[in-house]
Amino acid sequence: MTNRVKVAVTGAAGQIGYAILFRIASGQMFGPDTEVELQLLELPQALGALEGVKMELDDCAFPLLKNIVCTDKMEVAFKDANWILAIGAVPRKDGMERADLLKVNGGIFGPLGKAMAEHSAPDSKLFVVGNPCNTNCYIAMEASGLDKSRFFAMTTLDEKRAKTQLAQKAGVDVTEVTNMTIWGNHSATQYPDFYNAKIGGKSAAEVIGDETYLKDEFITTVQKRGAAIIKARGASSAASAANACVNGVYALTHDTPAGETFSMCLASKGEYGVDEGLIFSFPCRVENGELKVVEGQEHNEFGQEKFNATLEELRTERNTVKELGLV
Ligand code: NAX
Repeated sequence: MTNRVKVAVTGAAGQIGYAILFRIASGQMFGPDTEVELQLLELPQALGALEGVKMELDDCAFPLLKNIVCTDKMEVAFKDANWILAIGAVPRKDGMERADLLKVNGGIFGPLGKAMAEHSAPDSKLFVVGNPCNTNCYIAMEASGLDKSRFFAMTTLDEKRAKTQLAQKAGVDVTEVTNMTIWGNHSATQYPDFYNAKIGGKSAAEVIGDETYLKDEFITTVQKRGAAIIKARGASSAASAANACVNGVYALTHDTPAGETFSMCLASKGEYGVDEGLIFSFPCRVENGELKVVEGQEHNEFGQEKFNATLEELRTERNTVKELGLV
């Protein structure tokens, strides 16, 4: 029997949308045996551009792509969807306070969570890319009333950025770097954990042997990579963000290779002392189709300090959205 998934994509005519749809349609997200239907959501003013994207998708004649819907209505886009990729969001603009950013995105992600509960498939899952992605995901989860295990936000791009930085510093192939966990929030407080990351099976910190570089330049490079790309390209990361989203959903839907882990923001069940229900990035594995947080990783004083800082930021964001009445 052939599998088929309905994938709703919000912000589908944006930069990341343009880079991701062709890869989903070619089978890279769900594998070569799964047919896909795309249900694309945009703001009314972007429907014209979205129609152009649809024409290009048609012109690829992808064997696995069975249907494309373009709409500005959530209930149409989410109808029976198995996956909702929430890419559309309102980015922070100059002079905007964090609370304003959360408020304006709360206006998107609250209704999104409700529409997911009402219209999507009973097994549907939400994967949030649009920033601030952890808290947007939290707002949608709370608004939906659905089981918390169905909600994810993306630190996959940060994980991949960190892997490449370590590989280049150590002078090894990027495939040698494993267990690269981003802890916490997809923000400037994220902690890319070079102590628990491995190069050729050994601690990356030991292999690189330069903790001053790792604690300072490495972490800052990963945290500020998005800004560096904007400076160089004049536009924010798009193809790499789309690639991360493809890989992130793939990781959630396929068993993880032995000994490896991947980073994913999901609702804490109290692991590592993180408040239950916070959308926090942890080391994860999928075994026999079941997703779990890998427990038992240890932090030294430096790591624990970084961990606490990103946890504190997420607690503050949660408290702010509660105070604003967004959840
Ligand atoms: P674009 O501005 O190119 O595209 C966003 C699209 O979303 C636009 O076409 C807009 O019309 C649409 N949109 C806005 N509000 C919508 C709504 N309520 N319903 C449906 N569509 C809506 O941004 P793009 O470069 O594609 O980035 C999208 C989001 O990804 C941004 O929030 C950005 O901050 C975030 N990112 C997250 C990353 C991560 O690692 N989690 C990395 C890349 C990226 O910066």
